[in-house]
Amino acid sequence: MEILKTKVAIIGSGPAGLLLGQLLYKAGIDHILIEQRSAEYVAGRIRAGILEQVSVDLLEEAGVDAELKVKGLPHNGIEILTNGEKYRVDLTKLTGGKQVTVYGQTEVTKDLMLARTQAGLSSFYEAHNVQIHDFYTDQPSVTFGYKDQKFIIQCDFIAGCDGYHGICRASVPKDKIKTFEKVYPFGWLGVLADVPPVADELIYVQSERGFALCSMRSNTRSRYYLQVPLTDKVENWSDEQFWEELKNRLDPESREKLVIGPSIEKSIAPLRSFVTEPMRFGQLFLAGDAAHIVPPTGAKGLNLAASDIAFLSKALIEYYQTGSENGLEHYSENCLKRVWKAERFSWWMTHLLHRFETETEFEHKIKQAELSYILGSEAGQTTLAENYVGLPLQKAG
Ligand code: FAS
Ligand code: PHB
Repeated sequence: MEILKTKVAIIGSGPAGLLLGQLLYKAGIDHILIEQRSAEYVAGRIRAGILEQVSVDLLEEAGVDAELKVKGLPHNGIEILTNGEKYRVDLTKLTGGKQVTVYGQTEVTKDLMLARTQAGLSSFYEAHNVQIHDFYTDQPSVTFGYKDQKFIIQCDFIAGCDGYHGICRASVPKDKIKTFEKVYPFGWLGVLADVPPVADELIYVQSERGFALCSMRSNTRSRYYLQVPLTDKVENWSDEQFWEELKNRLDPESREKLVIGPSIEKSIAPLRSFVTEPMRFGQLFLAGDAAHIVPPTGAKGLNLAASDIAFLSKALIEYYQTGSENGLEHYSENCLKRVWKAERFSWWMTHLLHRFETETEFEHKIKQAELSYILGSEAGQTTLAENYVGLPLQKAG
């Protein structure tokens, strides 16, 4: 067993782990990143598409925003289509100048992985049997296999950035952790295609046939989603059937403008709300999907991972530069304040825009009235806009 020593062991090479690694590197803090999948697999994952300003600022602070600056698409509004009517929510006007940026998580991951490689940082991809140990002591460690060798990393802290299915949260004793979960009775069938987007801005569709979303990755690459039953399978959907159903959920103008083409990626993602409390367990800190999951309706998943890392990176840098443990002690509290607000917004957008089979007629009418009020009033649109662009990072303590 080869012994490695470092300050921070980062488990997981998704946006959370990579961003933390880059920020620690910029601050001269030694760390090792361990990932179970291959670098190619991680770089090829298709997921989120919308960055809040908090995330854009963090990528700039990490020094990895060169591509984002060139290829990112600033968006000042979104459209909501309901009962055949399109309502534009002017995000920028309603939030005193804020915007979101369309830039795929795939690109964020590639930019961070390239920066990591260029800096010659220590990363183990395709690690196996990763385990974490003694994180309630001041000598935590991580053991794993890599190629035909076994390693142990002796470190000060472990950053659990290993996603919803990772081992870090699973390693916490049951009496030390509380989880909250809501599973939705439907999923999102997503298609990526090299066709121009149907509109300049995103269109969130509430229709009797179910939710749909018209998004994009660039002016030549589009991302579309359809609400489908949880029992549905991606093999049940040919490209033709996908485009046909999307058209059925769109308004006549968008239906006319829609450019269809062969899918380059097609998959079904389940929807859930999930939160872990707390997010710190001794010297183990959970961040991103390892600690919380949101339904993608509010475009918050990737952005919550980034805001966790904003708090965690600052806390670790403060500790190593000044010896203060203040940021580490307030980490959970700082993250969870923002996590729960994003959970609420993501639940609310999902509740408003999706069709629930179990909904009574009265509940459906109330939901229609709520959406009509929200879209018909400046106060209503403002609450949607300020949550969509991302609430400010508020530090406790
Ligand atoms: P990630 O899951 O991205 O990364 C965790 C990493 O840890 C993975 O690379 C995994 O291989 C690795 N890992 C797991 N177990 C390990 C172990 N034992 N040892 C070492 N490594 C291990 N968010 C949005 O905002 N909008 C969207 O449209 C959207 N769509 C999504 C679609 C899908 C199918 C999924 C799954 C998520 C989607 N999300 C979306 C949410 C997504 O973007 C996450 O919020 C984001 O990836 C979170 O990043 P991380 O916390 O880094 O977790
Ligand atoms: C996407 O482009 O993948 C996307 C955009 C907005 C969302 C969810 C997903 O709310």
